[in-house]
Amino acid sequence: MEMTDLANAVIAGDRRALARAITRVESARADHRAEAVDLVAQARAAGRQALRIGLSGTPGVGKSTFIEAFGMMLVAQGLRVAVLAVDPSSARSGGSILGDKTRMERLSRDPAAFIRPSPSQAQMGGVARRTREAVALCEAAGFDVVLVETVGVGQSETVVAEICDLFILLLAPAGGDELQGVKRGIMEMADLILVNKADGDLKPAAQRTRADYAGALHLLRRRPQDPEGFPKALCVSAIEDSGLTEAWADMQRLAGWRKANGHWQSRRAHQARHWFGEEVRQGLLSVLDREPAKGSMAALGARVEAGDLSPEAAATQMLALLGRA
Ligand SMILES: Nc1nc2c(ncn2[C@@H]2O[C@H](COP(=O)(O)OP(=O)(O)O)[C@@H](O)[C@H]2O)c(=O)[nH]1
Ligand SMILES: [Mg+2]
Repeated sequence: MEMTDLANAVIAGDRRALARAITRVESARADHRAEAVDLVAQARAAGRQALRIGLSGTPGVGKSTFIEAFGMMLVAQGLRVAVLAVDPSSARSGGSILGDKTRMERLSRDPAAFIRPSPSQAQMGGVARRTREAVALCEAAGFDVVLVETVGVGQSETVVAEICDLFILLLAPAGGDELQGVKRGIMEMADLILVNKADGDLKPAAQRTRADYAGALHLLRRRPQDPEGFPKALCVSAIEDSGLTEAWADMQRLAGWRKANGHWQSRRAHQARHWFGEEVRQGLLSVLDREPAKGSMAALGARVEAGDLSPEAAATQMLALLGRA
């Protein structure tokens, strides 16, 4: 199928075409890469925008259960929802969402929803590109909300925050009054903290945890992209469907304010610039893995190891070679 036909089918909302298009952007083949760039450019030209929501949380906090409940709520409101996963560990676990499909049974069968598990490629640079392009394809396919799920393992949250309009941190009720070792950098990225499992015996602990995080958020430096009262912490229960409409109302309020005040557009513009730089960096690094640079690296590396050349002198020679290449 020609890329133009595939792009048109994606834009027409054909889910099988969307799945095929995402497979194309995930491909590592050089000829597929050129086609993928073309495909994504045609998809972006449709000019559609979804609300992109990043959702992060450690395994077991209830991300899959939350996405099922939250996604079903959005679908019931007539919205179309796409779910993508970023999981750098999926090479080992075999895909995060796939193993969780049972927890998203209703959503995965709903015609207004599209769920795509992580590809089994571990390299972070590749994951970032694939997710970014998959988001663009979902937008072109007319989805209103694109949820990007990631496990909280450090680097992946930053990638997701650089792709999404809103970044949500999902937490479970803490045992004591300790903040659950959430890194400051992650807290600073959060637009909304949702303390899940606020039901049954866990409810009081969830409320305490929410209050602790609300206090911690208050201590952070005020960000220009936030209206009064944001970022905020809320309690939700994915199994009891409670707090979900409130959380959605807050997401819409925040997104609406940012749109009205230019922050939405400038965030996307900054993100585009960021990814341009990253693509160039990745491209430069990949030069080292190909001939002739690969051979020169090996030869100079051997001389450094043998004590013939200092690391610095060898690096200078290598960089000079690259400059000439
Ligand atoms: N009590 C309670 N348990 C929940 C809730 N949401 C998820 N769980 C449970 O927490 C466990 C992990 O959920 P899962 O969605 O797989 O978490 P994930 O690893 O973050 O995707 C499962 O046993 C769920 O049933 C909730 O709102 N309340
Ligand atoms: Mg899960």
